[in-house]
Amino acid sequence: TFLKFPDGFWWGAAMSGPQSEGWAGKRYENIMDTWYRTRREDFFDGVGPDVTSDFFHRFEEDFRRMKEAGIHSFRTSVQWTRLIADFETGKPDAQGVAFYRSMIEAAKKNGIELVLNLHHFDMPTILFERYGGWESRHVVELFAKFAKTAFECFGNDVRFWTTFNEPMVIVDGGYLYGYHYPGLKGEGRRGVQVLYHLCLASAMAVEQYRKLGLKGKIGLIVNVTPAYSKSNGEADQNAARFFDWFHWRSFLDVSILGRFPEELVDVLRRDGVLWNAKEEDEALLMANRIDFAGINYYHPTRVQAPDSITETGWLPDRYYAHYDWPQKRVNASKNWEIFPRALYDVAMAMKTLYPDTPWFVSECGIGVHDEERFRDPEGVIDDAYRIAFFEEHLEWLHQAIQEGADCFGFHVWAALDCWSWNNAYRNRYGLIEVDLSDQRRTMKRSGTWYRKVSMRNGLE
Ligand code: BGP
Repeated sequence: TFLKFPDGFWWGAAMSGPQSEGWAGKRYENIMDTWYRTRREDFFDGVGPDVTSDFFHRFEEDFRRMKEAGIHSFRTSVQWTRLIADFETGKPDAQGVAFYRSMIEAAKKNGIELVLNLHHFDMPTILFERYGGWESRHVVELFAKFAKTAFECFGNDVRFWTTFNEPMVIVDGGYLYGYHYPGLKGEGRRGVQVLYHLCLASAMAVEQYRKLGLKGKIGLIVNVTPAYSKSNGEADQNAARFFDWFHWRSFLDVSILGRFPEELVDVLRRDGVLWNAKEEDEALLMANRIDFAGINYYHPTRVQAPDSITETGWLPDRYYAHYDWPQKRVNASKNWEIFPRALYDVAMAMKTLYPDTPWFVSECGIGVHDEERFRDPEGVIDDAYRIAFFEEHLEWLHQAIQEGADCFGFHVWAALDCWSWNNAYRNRYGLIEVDLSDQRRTMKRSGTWYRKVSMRNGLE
């Protein structure tokens, strides 16, 4: 049977500025650049954020190719370090403005609806060094100035905006588990303060957007790795519940309902790691809620009750332990579990928890090493695994929509192969291949497949 998606459903893809533009033009250093500079030996193929996929020069061609792949909605980010000339005042840089203007125009020319995101892990390094990054309330205010400038420059031309991509990764990677700049571990108190400031920064950006009286919509993109408990026993279920509260419901509750989950706040207070807030924040968070949410879904989390607390600093996993589900399928390149059904479960959770808020899948995809292995005699990457991956996820998403989930689109990660602060170009995600030796683009089989899905607004 043919699975038809709702009329007007967005078939699209995502990327981000720092992962695709390169350093051409003018921009300040951000923490991804710094991370790469200081951790280069951990990267596999030596391609840095300076090169990436050269979207800065090639966006015209790239939009044409995206159109060929059926992409009619595309998310990228405006880089704080490119748009802004003076972080303290939020004054824009003329070259930055000119670049984004021509990029926006090129998207329009190809009939592609842009979603512009403001923060994709790319804090200006100088704000980190001077003020301590997201730990500082002053930086939160500077972010609101950047947001205001972005809306003033492009708010009439771009109808969809998001404040942050995956804010939890900043907390988790930077302060709790050390896999992203500044690479700290077990700094729970500081991580929780950062979490709070990210929520506040998002709300302040929403406030700026509304103040300008713009006609579009503004949202937030959250990575959801839903927790499944090992058993139905109470202890295991509590573990899963805590995981979800901390890792994604924190952000969604506060930006959609205007307040944090009470149970989470109680636990953080009891553990002595609750954030510092100002009295006026409560009203600000309540007043500046988002219009829509973006959900990035890649894989689930399997948890059980923890045995005992062994950590030195505060970590959320004092309330859950990871567990290896014996039936799991994995993507060997990334060691991430493949579990398409979770997309249905997430969709139904969105319907129950936030019935009035429309949302879309803002990232979903599979990163694979050495796709050269799959090049066919015609020279095209025959990524049947990627097509199968999307088909399975879309089947579950379709089911959820049938059952009333208010999901208005699907964005693949990524439109083109692009750079990652984790693995450079080792894992390829694109529907369109990028040859790093000469930046040549070639459609993969998945791109041709996606075009068909998009044209028919559904799949078999
Ligand atoms: C998400 C990010 C993207 C992208 C993707 C793939 O978390 O929003 O920026 O990088 O994951 O992850 P990776 O490139 O590390 O395999």
